[in-house]
Amino acid sequence: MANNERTFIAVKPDGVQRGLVGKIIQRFEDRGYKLVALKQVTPSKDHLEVHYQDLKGKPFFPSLISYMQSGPVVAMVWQGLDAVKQGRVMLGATNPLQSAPGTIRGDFCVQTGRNICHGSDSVDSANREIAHWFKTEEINDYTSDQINKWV
Ligand code: 3AN
Repeated sequence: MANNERTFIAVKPDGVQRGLVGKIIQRFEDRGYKLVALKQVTPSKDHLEVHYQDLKGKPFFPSLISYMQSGPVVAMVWQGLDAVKQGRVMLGATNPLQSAPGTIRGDFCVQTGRNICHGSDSVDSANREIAHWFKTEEINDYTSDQINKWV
């Protein structure tokens, strides 16, 4: 478990349209994770089909792709100790009805097909997803020493 483990977290179109981006970011900042990349994009069908390649045979795959294309997505990379696993814990279960209160899905949504956020499910997936959504130069690590310069 690395101190600088990275995970890919995305706010899906419903989360963006419901104005939940700030709240989701706040939870990761409050927990102590570091935001090292952030952008808003409307992903292409091809891009999403690669992102969700493991779900290609599922009956909900076409509706998943059109849901994810229904508006901009806020894509992020968060860094810190055990970021992949803890990111999943913070998001809650895939089905929001099974997500514990206190998790993002458990607090803000009720439908699997409208579950407002995505988080990588393993370090390997995180590395693949980060490389798929971000160019190397779009990821900016930094140390907090600089805080003293600004406040
Ligand atoms: P998670 O997003 O929690 O990693 P996955 O990877 O199994 O879950 O599924 C990816 C996305 O596919 C989910 N976030 C959800 O939007 C959608 N999805 C998963 N299972 C279903 C389902 N049974 N019916 C409709 N959509 C689903």
